Amino acid sequence: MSLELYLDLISPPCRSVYVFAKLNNIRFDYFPVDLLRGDHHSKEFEAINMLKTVPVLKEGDFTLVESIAILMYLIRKYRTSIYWYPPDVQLRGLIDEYLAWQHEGIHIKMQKFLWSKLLIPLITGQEMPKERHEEILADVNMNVQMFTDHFLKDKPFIAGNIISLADLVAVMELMQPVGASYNIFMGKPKLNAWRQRVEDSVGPRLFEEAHARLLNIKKWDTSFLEPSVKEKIIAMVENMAK
Ligand SMILES: N[C@@H](CCC(=O)N[C@@H](CS)C(=O)NCC(=O)O)C(=O)O
Repeated sequence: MSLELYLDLISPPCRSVYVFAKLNNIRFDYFPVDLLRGDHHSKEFEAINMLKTVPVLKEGDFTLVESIAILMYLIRKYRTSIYWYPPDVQLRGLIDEYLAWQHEGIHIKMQKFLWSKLLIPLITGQEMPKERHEEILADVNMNVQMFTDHFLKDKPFIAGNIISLADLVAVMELMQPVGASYNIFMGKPKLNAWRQRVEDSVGPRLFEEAHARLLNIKKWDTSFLEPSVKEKIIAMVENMAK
C-alpha cells in the first residue's frame, strides 16, 4: 500500500512532514495542493480532508491530518532513527513540551506575519493597517524570544545535544517570516547558530529545496486568482485587521 502525502510547501507543517520523510528515506507519493490557488476548497480535496487543511497523510483508506500526528505516525511506523523522538522520558518531555506549545505560540504568529507583511498586500494591492502589522510583529518577536529563552536556553538543540523532531518543526516555522523578507534570525546570534545547526543536520540541499516555494512567493502573480478564493482571503484579512 503506498503512502500518499498531500502538501503545499509554503506551509511549515507540510515542510516538516516532507523533510522528515525525505531524511528518513520514507517513500511516498507527493500530491501538491496549491493553497494559494484554493485547491484545498475543491470537492476532491474535501473528500480527503473535510477540515480543508494540509498536510494530509493517506495510506489506503487510512487518513491522518495534523502534522504532529503524521510525524509521530511516521516515527512509529517506519522506526526512524532514535534521536528524532528518544525514549528517555525527560528528553521526550522537552520535545512534547515544544510540540504542544508551538501550534499557538509559534505557528499562528508566523502565519499571521506572512499574511500581513506579504500575502495580503500581494493579493489585495493594499497594505495592512500599520498599527495592526506592528502588533503582529511585536507578537512574533515576543514569542521568538520565549522560544529562545525557555525552549532553547543554552543548549545546542531543544532536547540537548542532538537534533530532534522539535527542532525540525521549529525551524520550518521560524523560516516563515524569511519568506516575507524579514530575517527573524538577524541580530540574534544564539537563535541563528541554532538555525545553522538544524540546517546542517537536515543538509543544505534538502533545506533549500523545501523552502524554494516559500522564498519565491514574492514573485507570485495573483491576477489568475479565482474570485471565490479572493473573496475568502479578503474575509480573512478583515478578520485579521481587527
Ligand atoms: N495544526 C495543523 C495546522 C494545519 C494548517 O492550518 N495548515 C494550513 C497551512 S499552514 C492550511 O492548510 N490552511 C488552509 C486554510 O486554513 O484555509 C497542523 O499542524 O497540521
